[in-house]
Amino acid sequence: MDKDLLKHFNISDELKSIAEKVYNSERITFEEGVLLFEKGELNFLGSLANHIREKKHGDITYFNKNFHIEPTNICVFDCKFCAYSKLIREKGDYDAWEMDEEKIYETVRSYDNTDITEVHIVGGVHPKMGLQYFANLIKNIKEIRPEIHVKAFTAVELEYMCRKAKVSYKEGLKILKDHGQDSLPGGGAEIFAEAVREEICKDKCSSEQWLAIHEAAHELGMPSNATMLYGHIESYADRIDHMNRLRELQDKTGGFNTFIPLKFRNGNNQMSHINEVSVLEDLRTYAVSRIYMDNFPHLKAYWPMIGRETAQLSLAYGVNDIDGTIDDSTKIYSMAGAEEQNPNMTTEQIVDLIKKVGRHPIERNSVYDTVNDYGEEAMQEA
Ligand code: V47
Ligand code: SF4
Repeated sequence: MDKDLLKHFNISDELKSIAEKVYNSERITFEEGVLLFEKGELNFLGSLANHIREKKHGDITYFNKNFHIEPTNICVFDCKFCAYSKLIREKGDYDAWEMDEEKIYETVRSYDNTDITEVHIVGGVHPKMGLQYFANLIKNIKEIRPEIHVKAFTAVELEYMCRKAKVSYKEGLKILKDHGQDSLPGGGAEIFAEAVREEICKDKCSSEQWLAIHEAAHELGMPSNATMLYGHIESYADRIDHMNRLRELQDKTGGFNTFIPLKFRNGNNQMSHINEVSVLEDLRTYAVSRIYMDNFPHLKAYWPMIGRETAQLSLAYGVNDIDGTIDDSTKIYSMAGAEEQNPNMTTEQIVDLIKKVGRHPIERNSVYDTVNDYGEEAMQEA
């Protein structure tokens, strides 16, 4: 259907030539990416993104079973969009927390008789929790649950840990890997364009450092994800610049699994005066991401932040993964005003949500191997 469908769009020659490239599996340029944001109408972008999504994954939509541990929200940094962190001087506030180690192990043990496959550990950058503390923490978690995949620490946390421990990124990551860390989540990337970064999160790791840390992880055989915080003061060119820097690194290392656009939420932070973008803009952003990031295998919509219905819609705009926190264990978004105040979905609910929009649900592990196939055929055979 695809190419023929183009006839139904009343589009300029410039957009038509981008569409031709997509159907011929050719990479689009920076300028073409910006043009898609500026001139691409929602359904046009959706049909191109869906073409790529179906070519890569057919109808398959992945989710996983994980839980989050957020050891603390005390943070030495002060990002303006963050509704979650507390400065060390606010340590006594009712909503500041520092989990003690035993509580963390208790949390891990509480999942003993469940089939979760991943723990996602991120938090504020606490001045007293360093590289050795986290290395031991991971080692002990793995002793409690040896087969669990540990996806831990944003590049922001890692930059601080390595700087304090006076080791290179590679040395620091090697220590964490040797203690059981398996991969890195995609947080802390925000927007790489330096002028915007200076405005919204000037004191934390630079774009260059973020990219260098992920490169070092990939060289050590640790895969990672990449996020992009969009819908605040950045321009369309800034979004494409962000994707471009990631696309270049991916060409070099091949170590990224998933790109995750994160919609800026304006609750309870220093950027509350900025209006949030519309669902339409969310879908356009997913679609352009799928088109531009041709070397990223997966595109994820993080449902606790955008809500279940937008997550369902996103599956027609390039997205093939909806994460899968099935437990109320993350506070990052609820504190910034996200739809899901207590994000949890049972497997049945996730499967149903995916099937309702005609897609094929597959539970994956952290590196996208199939754990359980919930497609109609697989269910009939079972
Ligand atoms: O880097 C903070 C974002 C990120 C707000 O790798 C906000 O699988 C919107 O990276 N509005 C951390 N976003 C979370 C993250 C993540 C989440 C889920 C899965 C994975 C993965 C990674 O949260 C931060 C920042 O970009 N964030 N505040 C806010 N007000
Ligand atoms: Fe700290 Fe992360 Fe919040 Fe920035 S986004 S203030 S680094 S917890």
